[in-house]
Amino acid sequence: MKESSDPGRPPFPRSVGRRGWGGGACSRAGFWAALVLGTAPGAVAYVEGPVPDGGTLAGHVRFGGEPVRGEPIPVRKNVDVCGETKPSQALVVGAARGVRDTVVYLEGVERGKRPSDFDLDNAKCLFVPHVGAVMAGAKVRIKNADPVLHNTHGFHDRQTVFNIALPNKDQVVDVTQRIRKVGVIEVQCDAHTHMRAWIVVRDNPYVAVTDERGQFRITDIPPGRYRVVAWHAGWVVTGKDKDGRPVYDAPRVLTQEVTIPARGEATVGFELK
Ligand SMILES: [Cu+2]
Repeated sequence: MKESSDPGRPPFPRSVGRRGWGGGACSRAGFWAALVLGTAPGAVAYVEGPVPDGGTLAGHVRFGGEPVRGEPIPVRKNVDVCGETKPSQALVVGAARGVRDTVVYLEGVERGKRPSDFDLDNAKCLFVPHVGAVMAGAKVRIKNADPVLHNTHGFHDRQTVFNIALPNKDQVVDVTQRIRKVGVIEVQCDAHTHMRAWIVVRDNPYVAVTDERGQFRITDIPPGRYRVVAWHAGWVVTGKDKDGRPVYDAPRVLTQEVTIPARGEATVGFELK
């Protein structure tokens, strides 16, 4: 119940439709809040509340083949601030072949912990993080830490989700309301063709992104059997778009079934090739 003890925090979330406040178990629980995502057909409700017997999913993502780091990407604007090239982040393989920036998420979790906020920063002319994951409805902000204009442009299936000009250093724009659909948002900077990021949007908060060792950890999961999915953006360059940005092949998506024990830990491993 620790999350409910924060009196300064409003009921989550204010920005999406909400139901389930009236009557019965909802009233007794005190702060159970159900939310309905966006306007998608068959909208999914997720109910936020305590997970007293929650379990953990830990694991790793490794690269199975011979990893090839992509070519550095040329910077075409603000070279004085950004430098002349940026290293490719399309496939980053670290110690023990751990793959950074793989999103791991659980499907079909209908109730549980509070989602985390997500910030996408423009810092040193890169998106930070390069890959993020968030539940639709959680607070999402775009920031600019640089003294140059960045224009952060997110696409979902080629449709604009947000298009935010950030001319000033330390500017922050909240885009929570724009992120309603589950799926993958590809993020570009309209000012800098070398910049790219990915945000995986889910209908529950049980998401994680692997670290530089390819490891991840998801906590406070209601016990049960779930499908766990690992998603990694494509890294093989297949061409260039009209502005010269590299175009990559299709994302890799791997799935497994996992049983999360009450108050225990399950582990999974994925191999990318
Ligand atoms: Cu930029």
